[in-house]
Amino acid sequence: MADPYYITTAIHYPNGKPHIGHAYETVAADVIARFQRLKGRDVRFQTGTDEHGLKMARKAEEQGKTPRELADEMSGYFRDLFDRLNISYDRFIRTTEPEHHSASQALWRAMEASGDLYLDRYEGWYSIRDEAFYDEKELVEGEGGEKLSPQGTPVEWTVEESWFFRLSKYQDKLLDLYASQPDFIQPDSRRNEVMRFVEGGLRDLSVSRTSFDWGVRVPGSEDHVMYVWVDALTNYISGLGYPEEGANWKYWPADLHLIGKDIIRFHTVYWPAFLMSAGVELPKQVYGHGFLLNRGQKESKSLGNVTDPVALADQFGVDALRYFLMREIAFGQDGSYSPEAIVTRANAELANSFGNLAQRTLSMIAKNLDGELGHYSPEGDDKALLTTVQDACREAFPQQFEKLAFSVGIDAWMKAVYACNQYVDEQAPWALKKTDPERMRTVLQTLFIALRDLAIAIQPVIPEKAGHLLTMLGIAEDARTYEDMADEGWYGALIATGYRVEPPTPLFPRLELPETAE
Ligand code: ME8
Repeated sequence: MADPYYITTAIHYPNGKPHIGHAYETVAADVIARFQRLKGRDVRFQTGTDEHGLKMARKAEEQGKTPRELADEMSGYFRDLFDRLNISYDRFIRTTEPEHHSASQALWRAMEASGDLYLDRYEGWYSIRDEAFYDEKELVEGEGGEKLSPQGTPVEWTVEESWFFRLSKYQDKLLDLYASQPDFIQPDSRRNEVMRFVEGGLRDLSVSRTSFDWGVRVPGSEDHVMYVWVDALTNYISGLGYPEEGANWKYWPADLHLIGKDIIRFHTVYWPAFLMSAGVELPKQVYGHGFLLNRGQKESKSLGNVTDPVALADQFGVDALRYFLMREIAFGQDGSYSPEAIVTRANAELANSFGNLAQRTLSMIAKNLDGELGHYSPEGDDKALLTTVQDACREAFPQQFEKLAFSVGIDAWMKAVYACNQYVDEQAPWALKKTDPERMRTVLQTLFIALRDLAIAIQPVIPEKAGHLLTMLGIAEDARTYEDMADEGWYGALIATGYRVEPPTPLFPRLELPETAE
């Protein structure tokens, strides 16, 4: 039985249409899911929408809808975007599903049974945009002297009866967790930030609300709904069937919760404390990625720079967009995008380098060799090229991807592509056609063999294009895993089937900047 691997994204607030940050996080998670599948893991990948809370209730009210109507409408846009981006999720969860409600109530009861919940009165600051409570000492002053959350969002003074979770009880246990499992919070900078916060002291957390009713009912306290983050975090286990330990429970504990840096505290302080209280195992890792900016700026309605990720996919192609996101930005840090940057990267690396290599190689085999590969007898230069390609595709690339250092892994892969193009230029197979046709055959065969490794390795990032190339190379769909790369007999087997290389269809058209781009 393959080893289970469970990866989740944050669940997104469907109070509006998805933005590029949502696309970025979910593409990254998809790349990881596909990478682990190619390594042979039994992967489960969950994403979805976080549909309760005051933010949703207020937005629906503004639009004259019920929160349910708003959630139904907007959640559809998220699912459509993820389908468009070729996101291979196994489960798209919506927190309004009845099973999610009962799972959240089961977790609540488990925390109650541990003596960790008590009724009291909440008085303090709340930010609806962040759906977060803040201490007075955390607040900052806005330009007009008004109080703002540390994220710069408005806060409201809130007084109401509330259930509290004994978070303070878990301070030492959490510090022990961070010390004994340094990988629990990644990257290290985020880990340090969380440790400082917890060392500063934890206050009990208000975990229910009575001033509105859009949420999961608190069991036994019908006028309370759960604080939205309590039910939101529960999605990671409700999506596996919690509290039943059914067929999907083998995926817990999660290998990776992939989230953005702004919600690291909820995932690395509240979530493990809830789980410890309820007696559920803790996830293995929480990774807080950086933010994606539009030409260095946060997207906002007031700046008028909000970009629809579906439009970017339509304009540049899904794989070019995916490639750009994983290649351009050092994962973990903030990064910037612009149409120019996408076009430059995609043209230089995908169209002119990788695409051109595939196009030249396959066209010459189709034309000059009449599509026939023939028996392979490499020489020194050919073996050296294959060693370079294999080292990149079988060692450097997967090692870096395992560490989520995507841009470093892709860089190693791209260097192998460059090495192939340099080899083509040096060997000049078009000139050999007249002078030494047998040598020409060996050169083209070498490139054909190299292309297989290059295409197999890069599948997580550009699944559609890599898959198309593998089909053109005659590689069966069940022979495309990382383990398959080590099969040295494949080339001979391909010849034995009488496989003929057809004239290729171009993989990556050169992109142009749209005229409307600033
Ligand atoms: O926070 N760049 O939902 P959300 C990169 N519902 N990532 C970004 C981003 C940007 N510009 N903007 C947002 C929520 N994100 C909660 C999560 S999980 C139990 C509940 C990331 O729709 C953000 O960091 O505001 C988060 O990981 C995800 O998008 C969803 O954000």
